Amino acid sequence: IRFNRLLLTGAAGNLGQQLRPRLKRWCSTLRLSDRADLGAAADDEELVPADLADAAAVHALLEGVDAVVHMGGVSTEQAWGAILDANIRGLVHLYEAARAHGTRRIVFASSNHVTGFYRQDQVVSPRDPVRPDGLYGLSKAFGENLAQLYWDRFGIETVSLRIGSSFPAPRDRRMLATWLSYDDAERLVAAALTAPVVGHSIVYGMSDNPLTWWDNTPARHIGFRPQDSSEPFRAAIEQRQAPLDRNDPATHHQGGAFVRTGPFFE
Ligand code: 15L
Repeated sequence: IRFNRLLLTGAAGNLGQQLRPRLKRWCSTLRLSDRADLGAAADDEELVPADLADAAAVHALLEGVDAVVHMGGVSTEQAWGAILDANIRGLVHLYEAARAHGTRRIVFASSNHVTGFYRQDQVVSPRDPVRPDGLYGLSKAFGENLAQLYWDRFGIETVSLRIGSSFPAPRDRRMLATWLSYDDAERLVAAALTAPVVGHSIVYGMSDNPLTWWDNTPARHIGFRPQDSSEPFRAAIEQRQAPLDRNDPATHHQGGAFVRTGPFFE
Protein backbone atom coordinates (compact mmCIF):
# COMPACT_ATOMS: atom_id res chain seq x y z
CA ILE A 1 0.00 0.00 0.00
CA ARG A 2 1.23 3.45 -0.83
CA PHE A 3 -0.29 6.57 0.66
CA ASN A 4 -0.42 9.85 -1.13
CA ARG A 5 0.25 11.90 1.99
CA LEU A 6 1.31 10.34 5.29
CA LEU A 7 1.61 12.43 8.47
CA LEU A 8 4.24 11.69 11.11
CA THR A 9 3.68 13.61 14.36
CA GLY A 10 6.36 13.81 17.03
CA ALA A 11 8.83 13.72 14.15
CA ALA A 12 11.54 15.39 16.28
CA GLY A 13 11.19 12.84 19.08
CA ASN A 14 13.17 9.68 19.82
CA LEU A 15 11.13 7.35 17.62
CA GLY A 16 9.99 10.06 15.23
CA GLN A 17 13.58 10.77 14.19
CA GLN A 18 14.09 7.08 13.51
CA LEU A 19 10.89 6.73 11.52
CA ARG A 20 11.34 9.88 9.44
CA PRO A 21 13.65 8.36 6.81
CA ARG A 22 12.03 4.93 7.06
CA LEU A 23 8.43 5.96 6.30
CA LYS A 24 9.20 7.49 2.94
CA ARG A 25 8.76 4.28 1.03
CA TRP A 26 5.09 4.11 2.06
CA CYS A 27 4.06 7.51 0.70
CA SER A 28 4.50 10.10 -2.03
CA THR A 29 4.64 12.93 0.52
CA LEU A 30 5.67 12.64 4.14
CA ARG A 31 4.28 15.47 6.26
CA LEU A 32 6.27 15.97 9.45
CA SER A 33 5.08 17.73 12.55
CA ASP A 34 6.36 18.59 16.00
CA ARG A 35 6.58 21.51 18.40
CA ALA A 36 10.35 21.18 18.35
CA ASP A 37 12.65 22.02 15.44
CA LEU A 38 12.42 19.64 12.48
CA GLY A 39 15.47 20.84 10.55
CA ALA A 40 15.24 21.25 6.79
CA ALA A 41 12.73 19.46 4.58
CA ALA A 42 14.18 16.75 2.36
CA ASP A 43 12.68 15.80 -0.99
CA ASP A 44 9.10 14.61 -0.64
CA GLU A 45 8.89 16.04 2.88
CA GLU A 46 6.58 18.79 4.16
CA LEU A 47 7.21 20.44 7.53
CA VAL A 48 4.11 21.59 9.42
CA PRO A 49 4.99 22.57 13.00
CA ALA A 50 2.01 22.32 15.37
CA ASP A 51 1.19 22.18 19.06
CA LEU A 52 -1.23 19.33 19.75
CA ALA A 53 -3.03 21.53 22.30
CA ASP A 54 -3.99 23.95 19.49
CA ALA A 55 -7.19 22.61 17.91
CA ALA A 56 -7.02 24.90 14.87
CA ALA A 57 -3.40 23.99 14.18
CA VAL A 58 -4.17 20.26 14.40
CA HIS A 59 -7.18 20.70 12.13
CA ALA A 60 -4.97 22.31 9.50
CA LEU A 61 -2.30 19.64 10.02
CA LEU A 62 -4.63 16.82 8.92
CA GLU A 63 -5.77 18.45 5.68
CA GLY A 64 -5.09 16.16 2.74
CA VAL A 65 -3.66 13.41 4.95
CA ASP A 66 -4.51 9.75 4.15
CA ALA A 67 -2.97 8.15 7.24
CA VAL A 68 -1.20 9.24 10.41
CA VAL A 69 1.65 7.81 12.44
CA HIS A 70 1.03 9.59 15.73
CA MET A 71 4.24 9.62 17.75
CA GLY A 72 3.52 13.09 19.17
CA GLY A 73 2.68 13.91 22.76
CA VAL A 74 4.16 13.46 26.21
CA SER A 75 6.15 10.21 26.39
CA THR A 76 7.05 10.03 30.09
CA GLU A 77 5.43 10.66 33.47
CA GLN A 78 5.12 14.45 33.77
CA ALA A 79 2.98 17.14 35.36
CA TRP A 80 -0.73 16.62 34.76
CA GLY A 81 -1.08 19.89 32.80
CA ALA A 82 1.39 18.75 30.14
CA ILE A 83 -0.25 15.33 29.86
CA LEU A 84 -3.72 16.87 29.67
CA ASP A 85 -2.72 19.26 26.87
CA ALA A 86 -0.80 16.86 24.64
CA ASN A 87 -2.22 13.39 25.32
CA ILE A 88 -5.85 14.10 26.21
CA ARG A 89 -6.79 17.36 24.47
CA GLY A 90 -4.26 16.71 21.71
CA LEU A 91 -5.70 13.31 20.92
CA VAL A 92 -9.25 14.67 20.74
CA HIS A 93 -7.99 17.36 18.37
CA LEU A 94 -6.25 14.75 16.23
CA TYR A 95 -9.26 12.44 15.91
CA GLU A 96 -11.68 15.31 15.30
CA ALA A 97 -9.41 16.61 12.55
CA ALA A 98 -9.14 13.10 11.08
CA ARG A 99 -12.91 12.86 11.02
CA ALA A 100 -13.27 16.26 9.37
CA HIS A 101 -10.72 15.43 6.67
CA GLY A 102 -11.63 11.78 6.02
CA THR A 103 -8.32 10.30 7.23
CA ARG A 104 -8.56 6.53 6.94
CA ARG A 105 -6.11 5.15 9.47
CA ILE A 106 -4.10 6.23 12.50
CA VAL A 107 -1.17 4.35 13.98
CA PHE A 108 -1.16 5.51 17.59
CA ALA A 109 1.91 5.35 19.80
CA SER A 110 0.39 4.00 22.97
CA SER A 111 2.64 2.52 25.64
CA ASN A 112 3.31 -0.55 27.73
CA HIS A 113 2.54 1.74 30.70
CA VAL A 114 -1.17 1.23 29.95
CA THR A 115 -0.64 -2.12 31.68
CA GLY A 116 2.41 -1.18 33.78
CA PHE A 117 0.90 -2.25 37.09
CA TYR A 118 0.71 -5.89 36.07
CA ARG A 119 3.41 -7.89 37.74
CA GLN A 120 6.43 -9.25 35.92
CA ASP A 121 5.26 -12.81 36.64
CA GLN A 122 2.08 -12.22 34.61
CA VAL A 123 1.73 -12.47 30.85
CA VAL A 124 -0.69 -9.81 29.62
CA SER A 125 -2.56 -9.72 26.33
CA PRO A 126 -4.25 -6.79 24.59
CA ARG A 127 -7.58 -8.26 25.76
CA ASP A 128 -6.81 -7.93 29.47
CA PRO A 129 -8.12 -4.94 31.44
CA VAL A 130 -5.82 -1.94 31.48
CA ARG A 131 -3.81 -1.23 34.61
CA PRO A 132 -1.96 2.07 34.09
CA ASP A 133 1.06 2.79 36.25
CA GLY A 134 0.64 6.59 36.33
CA LEU A 135 -1.03 9.57 34.69
CA TYR A 136 0.99 9.05 31.53
CA GLY A 137 -0.18 5.43 31.21
CA LEU A 138 -3.71 6.55 32.03
CA SER A 139 -3.58 9.12 29.22
CA LYS A 140 -2.51 6.40 26.78
CA ALA A 141 -5.43 4.23 27.94
CA PHE A 142 -7.68 7.22 27.19
CA GLY A 143 -6.13 7.40 23.73
CA GLU A 144 -6.85 3.73 23.06
CA ASN A 145 -10.46 4.19 24.19
CA LEU A 146 -10.82 7.27 22.02
CA ALA A 147 -9.50 5.28 19.07
CA GLN A 148 -12.05 2.55 19.77
CA LEU A 149 -14.86 5.14 19.86
CA TYR A 150 -13.81 6.71 16.55
CA TRP A 151 -13.71 3.28 14.95
CA ASP A 152 -17.12 2.27 16.32
CA ARG A 153 -18.84 5.55 15.46
CA PHE A 154 -16.97 6.91 12.49
CA GLY A 155 -15.08 4.03 10.90
CA ILE A 156 -11.60 5.53 11.39
CA GLU A 157 -9.17 2.63 11.82
CA THR A 158 -6.45 2.69 14.46
CA VAL A 159 -3.69 0.36 15.51
CA SER A 160 -2.65 1.22 19.07
CA LEU A 161 0.98 0.26 19.57
CA ARG A 162 1.78 -0.49 23.20
CA ILE A 163 5.44 0.23 22.65
CA GLY A 164 7.91 -1.27 25.11
CA SER A 165 11.36 0.36 25.27
CA SER A 166 12.59 1.53 21.88
CA PHE A 167 16.23 2.53 22.15
CA PRO A 168 19.42 1.60 20.28
CA ALA A 169 19.98 -1.21 22.82
CA PRO A 170 18.31 -2.49 26.01
CA ARG A 171 19.64 -0.50 28.98
CA ASP A 172 18.80 -2.69 31.97
CA ARG A 173 17.32 -6.02 33.03
CA ARG A 174 13.74 -4.85 32.53
CA MET A 175 14.47 -3.93 28.94
CA LEU A 176 15.61 -7.48 28.23
CA ALA A 177 11.83 -8.10 28.19
CA THR A 178 10.55 -4.76 26.89
CA TRP A 179 13.14 -3.81 24.26
CA LEU A 180 11.96 -2.93 20.73
CA SER A 181 14.82 -2.39 18.30
CA TYR A 182 14.51 0.49 15.84
CA ASP A 183 14.34 -1.94 12.93
CA ASP A 184 11.53 -3.83 14.65
CA ALA A 185 9.80 -0.52 15.43
CA GLU A 186 9.85 0.18 11.70
CA ARG A 187 8.43 -3.32 11.00
CA LEU A 188 5.72 -2.72 13.59
CA VAL A 189 4.65 0.63 12.15
CA ALA A 190 4.77 -0.72 8.59
CA ALA A 191 2.59 -3.69 9.57
CA ALA A 192 0.14 -1.39 11.36
CA LEU A 193 -0.08 0.90 8.33
CA THR A 194 -0.51 -1.85 5.75
CA ALA A 195 -2.49 -4.68 7.41
CA PRO A 196 -5.66 -4.92 5.32
CA VAL A 197 -8.28 -4.82 8.08
CA VAL A 198 -7.56 -3.56 11.59
CA GLY A 199 -10.67 -1.80 12.98
CA HIS A 200 -9.20 -0.78 16.30
CA SER A 201 -6.45 -3.24 17.19
CA ILE A 202 -3.97 -3.20 20.03
CA VAL A 203 -0.50 -4.74 19.70
CA TYR A 204 2.49 -4.77 22.03
CA GLY A 205 5.72 -3.47 20.55
CA MET A 206 8.63 -5.66 21.55
CA SER A 207 11.41 -7.43 19.70
CA ASP A 208 11.67 -11.22 19.57
CA ASN A 209 13.02 -11.31 23.14
CA PRO A 210 13.30 -14.70 24.88
CA LEU A 211 11.71 -13.38 28.06
CA THR A 212 8.41 -11.60 27.53
CA TRP A 213 5.45 -10.37 29.57
CA TRP A 214 3.17 -9.77 26.59
CA ASP A 215 1.12 -12.10 24.43
CA ASN A 216 0.50 -10.69 20.97
CA THR A 217 -1.51 -13.64 19.63
CA PRO A 218 -4.78 -11.59 19.60
CA ALA A 219 -2.96 -9.19 17.23
CA ARG A 220 -1.64 -11.81 14.77
CA HIS A 221 -3.80 -10.32 12.00
CA ILE A 222 -1.48 -7.31 11.95
CA GLY A 223 1.35 -9.51 10.74
CA PHE A 224 4.11 -8.00 12.90
CA ARG A 225 7.17 -10.28 12.88
CA PRO A 226 9.99 -8.91 15.03
CA GLN A 227 13.44 -10.06 13.95
CA ASP A 228 15.77 -8.68 16.61
CA SER A 229 16.36 -9.94 20.15
CA SER A 230 17.63 -8.60 23.46
CA GLU A 231 19.52 -11.86 24.04
CA PRO A 232 22.91 -10.70 22.70
CA PHE A 233 22.85 -7.87 25.29
CA ARG A 234 21.95 -10.03 28.28
CA ALA A 235 25.35 -11.03 29.64
CA ALA A 236 26.71 -7.47 29.62
CA ILE A 237 23.60 -6.08 31.32
CA GLU A 238 23.62 -8.76 34.02
CA GLN A 239 27.26 -8.05 34.70
CA ARG A 240 26.84 -4.28 34.72
CA GLN A 241 23.61 -3.89 36.68
CA ALA A 242 23.60 -4.33 40.46
CA PRO A 243 21.35 -7.07 41.84
CA LEU A 244 17.69 -5.99 41.92
CA ASP A 245 16.24 -4.64 45.16
CA ARG A 246 13.41 -6.98 46.11
CA ASN A 247 11.77 -4.26 48.25
CA ASP A 248 11.48 -1.87 45.30
CA PRO A 249 8.07 -1.99 43.55
CA ALA A 250 9.90 -1.21 40.29
CA THR A 251 11.47 -4.67 40.53
CA HIS A 252 8.11 -6.44 40.52
CA HIS A 253 5.96 -4.50 38.09
CA GLN A 254 6.11 -4.39 34.32
CA GLY A 255 6.22 -0.59 34.27
CA GLY A 256 9.46 -0.60 36.24
CA ALA A 257 10.32 2.76 37.80
CA PHE A 258 7.20 4.33 36.27
CA VAL A 259 5.17 2.74 39.11
CA ARG A 260 6.76 5.16 41.58
CA THR A 261 7.73 8.13 39.38
CA GLY A 262 6.22 11.53 38.76
CA PRO A 263 4.69 14.60 40.36
CA PHE A 264 1.21 13.11 40.04
CA PHE A 265 -1.44 15.80 40.65
CA GLU A 266 0.90 18.06 42.64
C1 15L B 1 7.58 4.74 27.49
O1 15L B 1 6.38 4.82 27.34
C2 15L B 1 8.47 5.91 27.25
O2 15L B 1 8.00 6.70 26.19
C3 15L B 1 9.90 5.53 27.00
O3 15L B 1 10.70 6.67 27.17
C4 15L B 1 10.39 4.38 27.87
O4 15L B 1 10.58 4.83 29.17
C5 15L B 1 9.42 3.22 27.82
O5 15L B 1 8.10 3.61 28.03
C6 15L B 1 9.75 2.08 28.78
O6 15L B 1 8.82 1.55 29.39
O7 15L B 1 10.90 1.69 28.88
